[in-house]
Amino acid sequence: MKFLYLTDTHIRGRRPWTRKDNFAATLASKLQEVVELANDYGVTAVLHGGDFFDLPAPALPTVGQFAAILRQLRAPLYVVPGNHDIYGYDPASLEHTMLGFLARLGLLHLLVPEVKRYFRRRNLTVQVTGQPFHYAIDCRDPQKDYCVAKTGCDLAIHLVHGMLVPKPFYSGAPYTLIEQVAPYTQADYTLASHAHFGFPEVFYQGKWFINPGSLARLSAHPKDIERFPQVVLLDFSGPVPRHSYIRLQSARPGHEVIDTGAFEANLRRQARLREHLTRIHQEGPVSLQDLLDALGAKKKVPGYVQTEARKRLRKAVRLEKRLR
Ligand SMILES: [Mn+2]
Repeated sequence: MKFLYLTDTHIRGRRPWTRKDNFAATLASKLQEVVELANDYGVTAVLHGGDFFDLPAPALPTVGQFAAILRQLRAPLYVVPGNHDIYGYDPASLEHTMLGFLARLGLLHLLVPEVKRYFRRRNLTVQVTGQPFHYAIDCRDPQKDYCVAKTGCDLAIHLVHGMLVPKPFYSGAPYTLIEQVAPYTQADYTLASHAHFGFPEVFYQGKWFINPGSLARLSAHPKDIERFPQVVLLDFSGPVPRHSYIRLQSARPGHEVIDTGAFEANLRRQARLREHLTRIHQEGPVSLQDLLDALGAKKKVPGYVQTEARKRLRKAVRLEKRLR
């Protein structure tokens, strides 16, 4: 039994501002290669770590282009929804998204908490589960999202679309450390995503923690320019489980596809933004409610939209307080 793992494809039609190639064409050739690898290795299933699409509802011609490639897969495709696949960080929005639509068509299967998928070959049973991204991930008890129990299986694979990292992460964004999870999960393989640069694999008491990095390089960060997109082959056909990384042949060197000047431009933009925010805060504390009201008045937003926006803001503030 074999599985192929890939993640963060961020399928989109338009070229990101950090890229200088035809992004969709490059991505299409990468996915074509993934399909051929999966078919050549005769994998049992292809597993996708999420951010399948870059937007919850990408343009139909883009969806058609990539659906035609994925239809050539002989094995089923399982996808755990990422933050880019859903609306408002809410997995309940899946039925309104393109990923949900493709699942309804049967082109792929969604890995959601209610689903435990079992694969059986001869005397080996493998359990596959997935935890989609949601607004409280990496803020609430990490065991709820990252830890699974093995039930009636020999091996367990758990996919999570969250910020699982081997060491503290200084961007201000929430994250979960592997050490917070490793002693408590029973999964033999925790397949991580979301952190696009990936991380060197971690082995803890017989359990693997793996993130090969995103298939799409979007950031123009030097790390993205240096690294190569890769997939992971999990091979359970021998006496012991093994895995290997496969670098995609179709991926071009970072400096050929990424606009290297974009990183510096982005740093300058962030510095200007910080300066601007400091100036605002010097004038006294800003209430989000006041900001919303001022914006509503300035842009002449209809009253009912403003009322709804205030309602949602109050809800978000309540939720944030609860998570702290
Ligand atoms: Mn992503």
